[in-house]
Amino acid sequence: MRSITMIVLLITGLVTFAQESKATLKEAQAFIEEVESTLAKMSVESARAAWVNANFITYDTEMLTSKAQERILVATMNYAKQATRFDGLKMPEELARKFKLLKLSTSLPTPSDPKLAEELTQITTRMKSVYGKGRYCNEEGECFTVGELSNILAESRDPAKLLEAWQGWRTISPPMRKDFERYVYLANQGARDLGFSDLGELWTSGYDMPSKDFQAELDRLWEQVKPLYESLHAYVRMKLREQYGDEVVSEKGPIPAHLLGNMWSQTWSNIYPLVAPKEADPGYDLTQILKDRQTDAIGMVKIGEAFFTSMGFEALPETFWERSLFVEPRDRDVVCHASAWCLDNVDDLRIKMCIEVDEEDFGVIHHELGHNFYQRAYNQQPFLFQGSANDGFHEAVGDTLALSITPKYLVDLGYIETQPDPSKDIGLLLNLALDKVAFLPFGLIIDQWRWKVFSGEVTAEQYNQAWWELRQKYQGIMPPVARSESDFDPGAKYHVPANVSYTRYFLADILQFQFHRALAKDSTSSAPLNRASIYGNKVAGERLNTMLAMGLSRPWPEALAALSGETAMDANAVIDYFAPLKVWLDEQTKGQPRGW
Ligand code: X8Z
Ligand code: ZN
Repeated sequence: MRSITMIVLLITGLVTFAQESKATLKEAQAFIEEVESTLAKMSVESARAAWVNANFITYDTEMLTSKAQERILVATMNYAKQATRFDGLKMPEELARKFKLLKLSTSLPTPSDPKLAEELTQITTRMKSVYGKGRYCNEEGECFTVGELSNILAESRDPAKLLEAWQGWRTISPPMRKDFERYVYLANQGARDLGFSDLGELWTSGYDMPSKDFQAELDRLWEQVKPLYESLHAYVRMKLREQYGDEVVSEKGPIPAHLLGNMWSQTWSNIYPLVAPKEADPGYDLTQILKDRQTDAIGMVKIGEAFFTSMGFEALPETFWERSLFVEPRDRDVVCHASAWCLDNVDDLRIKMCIEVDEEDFGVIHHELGHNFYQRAYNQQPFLFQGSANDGFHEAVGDTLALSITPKYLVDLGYIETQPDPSKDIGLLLNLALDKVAFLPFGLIIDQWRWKVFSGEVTAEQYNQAWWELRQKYQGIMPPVARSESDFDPGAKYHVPANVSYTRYFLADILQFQFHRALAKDSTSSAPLNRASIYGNKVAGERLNTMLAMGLSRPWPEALAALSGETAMDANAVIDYFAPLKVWLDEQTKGQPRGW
């Protein structure tokens, strides 16, 4: 009996093997068609669940969204594994690209054991909710949201108050630590099932080049901009010493992280008034203008939309205005961290944002709308090509337009009467550099830290220490009070609990200057880059749209070439833009220490 069973099994095995080995091109095409149609449907379901959860954080919406997430993630994993059946089959380039992208299409690979897959999606949903519901409550029992604490960081000049807000927000994350550790273990297991060494390798494989080459590419880009960052750092440290004294800011050391105007010290323009060049102030303050004109949240979004339509893009659909969240609700918990959505893969576009009337959120609105216009531009692509050329491109579009919020544009809008004279450009450049140049090392370190965590180089006992080592090494900042492993400071930054990779923002910080240089050059060719604007420029709009509509269908260098004629990322675009500022910063800090 036993030997008959063996023979039957053997024959069945041979037949299956023969079928598999004969996988045909036709089957491969049919397989991908099924993958695309199934995943497209599931993505709509999971996006709707996630939208409701992010807008109404409750136990039940958490459970519903985890389930929907689990369904699509498990289906994606199964398809990615089944796809190996077609390994080695010769197929047209477009089809081969779809197979490659299928394997890369999830940033949260689930383990094959269904129980563990369920556990992973519940953990990630919970971490995001903990972040969304996070409040710091002081001794008097008053509680503050991240938005309120961020306002203190932006506006207060009292080191004690700044410290309390900085430290206060970091009380929300230690409870996530255990969940985070388990998430690392489970998601790594999923990544290994797909043939990657860990989740970090999966994330870094999505750039049309081997993971190691991509990491070397990041080092190259960072080396290009590092001298500019160091010049800005030296100048800001010098000015902060004037403001706060030796006791608080040392001459040669890292800058304490609570003094830079932002909860994570990632953008510094909120301290512009402390570092502004007296002789070169542009003479207007966009926050003040918006407030004086009583522009509200929706009014700000309308101005953002009008920038896109001025370039020839179609207006946003009516449903965008009906279904978006623009203002923080008073009566429920929402994820306030800004995001842009396309719920039906066609044109159910929305943003979700707790808008404040200020210059910073005016920029963020353009950023979010960039996502929405990209999503709509590639909606004709097959499902697996519905994405940006690489994730940095998605983050760069809205910011590119925002670089054209020049004095001339503000005159056109009727916000200011006349443009400040070119001698004031140092003030404008410095204000922008405090955001864009200061951001560069921050944009790198979040994933430098996570890649070490995913690979096991940094263990759970070293999470916080390794985090601050990177903060100091790249950003030249330090914690204002001693930290320990009972803290979990990475968890106080949205993208860590939310499992959103972060290198995309570093790339975007560079790409947006490349896009700007390429698009603005034609129109106002004689103007310096910081005065050139693509507002109302339909030729630039056409070129931009060509790139956006390609989605993920071609390797990113081709998309970049469609817009700029260039095929490599080039941080010289940043260096060129800020060249006059670099000269000025180095003059100001002559004889002062550099580095930390
Ligand atoms: O997270 C965002 C956007 C949503 S994709 C608001 N950004 C990064 C951040 O806030 O940390 C935009 C720039 C950096
Ligand atoms: Zn974004």
